[in-house]
Amino acid sequence: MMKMHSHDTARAALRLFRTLLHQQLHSVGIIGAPFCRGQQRDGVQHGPDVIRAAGLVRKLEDQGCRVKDYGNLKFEEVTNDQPIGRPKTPRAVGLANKQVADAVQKIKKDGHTCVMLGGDHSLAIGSIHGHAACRPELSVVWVDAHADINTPLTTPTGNIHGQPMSYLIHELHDKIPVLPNFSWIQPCVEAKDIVYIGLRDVDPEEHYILKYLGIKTFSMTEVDRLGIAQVMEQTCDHVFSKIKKPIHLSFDIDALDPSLAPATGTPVTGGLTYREGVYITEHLCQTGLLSAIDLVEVNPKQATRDEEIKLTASVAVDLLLGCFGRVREGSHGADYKIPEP
Ligand SMILES: [Mn+2]
Repeated sequence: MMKMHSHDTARAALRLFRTLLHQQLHSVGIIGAPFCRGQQRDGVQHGPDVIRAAGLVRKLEDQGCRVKDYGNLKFEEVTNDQPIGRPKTPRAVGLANKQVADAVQKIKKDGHTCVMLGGDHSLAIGSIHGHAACRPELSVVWVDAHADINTPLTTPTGNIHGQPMSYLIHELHDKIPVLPNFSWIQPCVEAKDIVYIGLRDVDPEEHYILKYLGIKTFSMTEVDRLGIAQVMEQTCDHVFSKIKKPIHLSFDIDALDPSLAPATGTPVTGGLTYREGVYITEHLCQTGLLSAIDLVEVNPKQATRDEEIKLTASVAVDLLLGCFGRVREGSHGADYKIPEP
């Protein structure tokens, strides 16, 4: 019996060694950010729990990831949060994003690839800021129907989830007025290190900013013209022009077509297909440089039926699985052998 045991242990160790040798072992740190004050629609604060309920942690573990779920952040209610000019609820947004930045920074220091579950897209301010504190050379791949690059002075709605990029880009720093609870935010990304994919609802002011800064964009027109494989090849050519940089993927679920992701606050028809969305994540995973990911704007209260919530959440999970090694051709353990009779 003793012999059997040590033999089994040795085999298990060998199997683990081979797994480590042949497969990239992903270490994932998840933080939930149940926050909705960057926009006006209630419900997006339930995004993290809805995505977890679709089996995110178990499915990541099933494909060989080590997962640490850091739980949900708790955000204080902010009273008397009057607009400052156009931006609405700036104090709550500034405060929540500081917490997100600190949490993401901790997860990066702990050695994980960070997954931030939103919440609305204003949370990218904190997520990218916290990531950049550890990896200042990062590049950003922003997958979204919208550019979210309005400044506090150009925003037509005042919703800060339409503005996060403007606070983060060096070249826009002198266009950003002082807002309460925003003083900790320093620009941390250069325009040349940003790529947009999936755009199809861009305000005129945003369009000007994108052109003025020369930011690389693949609108749905380019996705149609080039195909998603070429889009991803050009995306990586652009962000890795000189050195290999860690990638921050900020994925707004509304980049996908509303038929796939109906449970979201600002759906826009004509979006990415399931296959295009998953291809983006597979391609970025294969670079080995994905360092932090946002999955935002899943809003169960925007669904009209329960099935719409389930569909949106399961698509969100599939995108995250793609970020961590799931490939559609399937896979097998390095020591698998066909059983012999
Ligand atoms: Mn967005």
